[in-house]
Amino acid sequence: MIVLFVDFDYFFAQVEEILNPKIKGKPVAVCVFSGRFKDSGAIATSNYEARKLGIKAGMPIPKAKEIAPNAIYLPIRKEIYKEVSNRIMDGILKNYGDKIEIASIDEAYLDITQRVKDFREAYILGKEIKDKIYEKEKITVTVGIAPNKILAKIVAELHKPNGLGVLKPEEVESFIKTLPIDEVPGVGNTILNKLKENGISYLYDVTKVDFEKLKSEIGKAKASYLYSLALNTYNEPVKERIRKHIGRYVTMKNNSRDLDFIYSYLKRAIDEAYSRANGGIPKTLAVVAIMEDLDIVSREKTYNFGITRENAYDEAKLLLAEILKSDRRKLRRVGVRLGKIYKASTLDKFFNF
Ligand code: DCP
Ligand code: CA
Ligand code: CA
Repeated sequence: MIVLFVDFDYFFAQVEEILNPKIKGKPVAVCVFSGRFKDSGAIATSNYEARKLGIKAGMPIPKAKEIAPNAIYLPIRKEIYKEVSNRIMDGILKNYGDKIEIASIDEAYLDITQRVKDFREAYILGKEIKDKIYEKEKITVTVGIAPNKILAKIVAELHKPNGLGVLKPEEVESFIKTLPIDEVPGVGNTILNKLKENGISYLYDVTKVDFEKLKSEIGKAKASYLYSLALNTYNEPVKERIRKHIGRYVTMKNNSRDLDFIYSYLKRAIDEAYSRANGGIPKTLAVVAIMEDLDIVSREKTYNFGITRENAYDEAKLLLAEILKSDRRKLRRVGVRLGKIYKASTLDKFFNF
């Protein structure tokens, strides 16, 4: 197996730099203002200039401002980052892997086993992917290539930012022996402390502890996970996964309670959402109404065999009618949310069965 992992560099802050090139080179922090008092909230992420000053993700905003009063503090704009992420995932990365697993807004695993002959070719593909993303979106990313998903992620972590790292199969054994256990994804502080108590400092050390003992201390799932990684038998496949939800909303010309008027907008939202899904078929369909007072009301339905765009029109109209029946307010915006989206081919198999 050859897995190529992509992680976008200082993502939210990098998008802000692209939208406003004047701030590039200066320390920038993206903030989630909670609104409870002035500057309450936390830093979502910061660019590398700000990190050098000590501003890190998760830090309270007032503390960051104390350390770096002259840094640039921007409010988070999640919708915009999602849009950029979608364009990179669907528009670029999807074309490079036999399978793609979108793990988060800025991370994806690609199974490239069939695409390349060996790890040397994988490196060239990695370089090509980096160049393409930069050419199209001006975003720098870090790529990690390894024989399994977790190793690929760790390798990427070690090459941030704007890096490209490869771990070849023949290098894995010694890598595992010198890899500090706290660099393994999924090892939180509680587990880390338990491992340390057992004398484990490096990933390979877990094999020196009795498996039953490890299981009783950190649980079966975590123990098996770490053991398989340490013994290099971990082989979780890249799971084809398009985004979990796709939401599309439109603002109407006037606030309304007229079913057909609202439905004319809803149809547009459905079309846009299905285009976004790129041939994927959702198993859940929700109609979301943003009321005149900005309150949100939604109705969702599950379709075990998935719901196509053609059927979604009528179903969404029924859900909309339910909302109008249950609520007396006028609607200001309306939209749909598609969830549990599967590749059409997966469902085909299911139907033929
Ligand atoms: N994020 C957040 N709050 C956190 C951590 C992260 O809101 N406590 C968001 C902002 C990040 C995005 O998730 O831009 C991706 O997280 P990463 O951990 O990958 O961090 P970055 O992409 O910001 O930086 P790096 O260059 O280290 O990947
Ligand atoms: Ca990440
Ligand atoms: Ca990142």
